[in-house]
Amino acid sequence: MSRKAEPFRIKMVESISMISREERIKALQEAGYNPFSLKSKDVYIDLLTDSGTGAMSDHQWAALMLGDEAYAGSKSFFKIKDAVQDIFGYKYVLPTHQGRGAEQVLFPHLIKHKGQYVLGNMHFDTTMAWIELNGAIPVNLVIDEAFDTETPHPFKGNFDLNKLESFIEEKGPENIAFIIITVTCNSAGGQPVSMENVREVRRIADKYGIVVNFDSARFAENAYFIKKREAGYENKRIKEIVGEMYAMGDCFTMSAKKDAIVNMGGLIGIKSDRGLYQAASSTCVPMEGFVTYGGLSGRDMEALAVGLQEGLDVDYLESRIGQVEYLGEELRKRGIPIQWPVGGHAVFVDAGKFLPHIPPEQFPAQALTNELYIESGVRAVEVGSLLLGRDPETGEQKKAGVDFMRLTIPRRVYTDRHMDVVVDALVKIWERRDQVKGLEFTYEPKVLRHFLCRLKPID
Ligand code: PLI
Repeated sequence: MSRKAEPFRIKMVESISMISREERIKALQEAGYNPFSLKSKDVYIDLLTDSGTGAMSDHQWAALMLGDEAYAGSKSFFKIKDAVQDIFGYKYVLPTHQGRGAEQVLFPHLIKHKGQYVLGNMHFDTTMAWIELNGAIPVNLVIDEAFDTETPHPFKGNFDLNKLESFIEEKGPENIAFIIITVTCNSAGGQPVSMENVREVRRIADKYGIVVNFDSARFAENAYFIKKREAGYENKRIKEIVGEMYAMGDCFTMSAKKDAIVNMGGLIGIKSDRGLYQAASSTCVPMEGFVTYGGLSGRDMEALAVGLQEGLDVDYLESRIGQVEYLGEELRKRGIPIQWPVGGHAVFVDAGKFLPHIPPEQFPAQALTNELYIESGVRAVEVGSLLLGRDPETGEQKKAGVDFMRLTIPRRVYTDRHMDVVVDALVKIWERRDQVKGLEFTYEPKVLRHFLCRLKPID
């Protein structure tokens, strides 16, 4: 595959180094076999997340100096507002400290009563938590192909439209709080949603009078996939594609720590519903801060306003997604089972296939993540049974469609040589995979357990 070189050069560097294998074994033991509890100084290449880990550009760093720290009416806020209107065409904007802040402020106003359903292609974990904390029930309705890692499909993040409509018919539209389209669909492998699918979801939502919210962390990467894979979009600009997508939504929540390439920040966008904006504003003030800063400093807002536009640059997106594809292809060449085609922000390794001797309740993807750290100092993250947790009613372990280990690539941070280190390490583990052991809890928190739990290998 021939790829263009990165459309940037490096102006500042941060040293990283690898501690010894014995030190890594000890560090992991002390972390309770949970990489979230590792100290970052003990990590060589950090592929835990692409959230807030990107490298800001010189334009973003320069913009920091312009931050207007006024408590109310900051000039920096109006730059965000202009950028949101320009890109998404939405009238109302509330900044928040990050994506989950946006969810916490907006969701209570979309959920009308306890027991309502929130329908998504596949909800992210904090999104699921905020739905549940507001008394509603999250439901995932992604197409079955999302769980079949070997069969190619250009848009594995799509809604199963039959399932969506049948669910609404069965439960009654009055019991549906709203629909969330997560772009790209993180939990299914950073997989995109097609424009056609968005259009159909909108049609169904209109038929039953249901609000559509975009979970927008990776909105630009989704638009890039539409440009590359959907007929009729090859000659459109990324911004035009984003505009067309968002014309079909009513509101959005966004973690700006991904495609807007800032280290902290989030947004709520509301297309035109003044009542919803006023209600959300009243919640924003006590929870996140006044409506023109919402938990962000003026300088954060400056960097965010620049990052929203920079994230749309097609050369940058080609290089960024090209690097994810490079890692995926190198792994596939060596027989490592991954979600195929790769998504926008990460390569998802199918740990159930990699370690078939470890059952889901012993967390194969967590076991593989730990092994990767010991082998190479690379930190990945589990997206599978451990993350999914238990049914709140029955206490039973929920079934993950696939137990994934996510190799998440920060934006503009690592080179392809770093990717090669990951490939070499996984190949070594692949050769001795039958020796990797499953895990059991020594401490299991009730909510979002994967962040803080402690585990030990089963002998
Ligand atoms: O981490 P936040 O609070 O800025 O955003 C929450 C969030 C919402 N939706 C989606 C699709 C996400 O991916 C997301 C956060 N993702 C993280 C932290 C990740 O590692 O993927």
